[in-house]
Amino acid sequence: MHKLVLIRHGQSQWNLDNRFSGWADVDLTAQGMAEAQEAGRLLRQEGYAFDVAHTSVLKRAVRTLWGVLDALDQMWLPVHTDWRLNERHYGALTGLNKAETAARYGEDQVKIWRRSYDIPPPPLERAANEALRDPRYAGLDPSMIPDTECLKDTVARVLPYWHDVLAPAIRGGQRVVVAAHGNSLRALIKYLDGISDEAIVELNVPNGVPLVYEFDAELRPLRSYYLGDADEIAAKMAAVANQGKAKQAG
Ligand code: DG2
Repeated sequence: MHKLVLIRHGQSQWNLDNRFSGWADVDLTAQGMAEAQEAGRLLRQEGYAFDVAHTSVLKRAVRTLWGVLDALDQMWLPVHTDWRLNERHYGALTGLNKAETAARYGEDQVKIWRRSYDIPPPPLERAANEALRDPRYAGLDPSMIPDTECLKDTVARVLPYWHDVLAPAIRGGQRVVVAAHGNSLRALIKYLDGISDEAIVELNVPNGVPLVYEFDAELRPLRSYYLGDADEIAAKMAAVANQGKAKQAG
């Protein structure tokens, strides 16, 4: 049986501050680092070990992977970083406080921007897009660098990484761990579980909790489950959903 472990990074500084992050390269908080270590400890306790690791080019995911591998005593593992695993680009919302944005534009509008499948947030002005000048994206054709993304756009750039890189590795017998982001993981989960455009709106991924997929030989998911305390995980998911509520402002 083939397995895959996905993990959203631990709490970032902008998760704590309740700001839209997207492609901004925000670091983990002390709690986020502890969550990464705890995820690795849990994996180790359950007998997990990996052959290869993948993450985005954003430090909150990279550092989470380091914490997981540290706790597993597998820091020697080959690590592949790729922009395709980045968080969805949050466009002109990047850096804004989510609750203040809800107070200004309404919670319904913020939910559309955060969770709708095909409605992107307002775009950044092209000239203000720092990614165009960032050396980590220098190998990319500028037309590939988004000014905003909805989940559909994120799916369109995550899935080639699944089909070209992750799926062949898993099919070839490698034990793969992926540290990524709330929405790049929602994109992958949507595809793997065949979730509809409507139902994906209610899916929230908790920070720092390993999500295990078990596949048949054709990489069809047999089952998937989070490792850890079910009540804690449910509370973390609810906290993510509630970040778009106006009442949190101030
Ligand atoms: C969060 C997700 O991304 O935000 O970009 O603000 O996973 O990198 O912390 P992450 C962001 P929501 O879509 O849940 O608001």
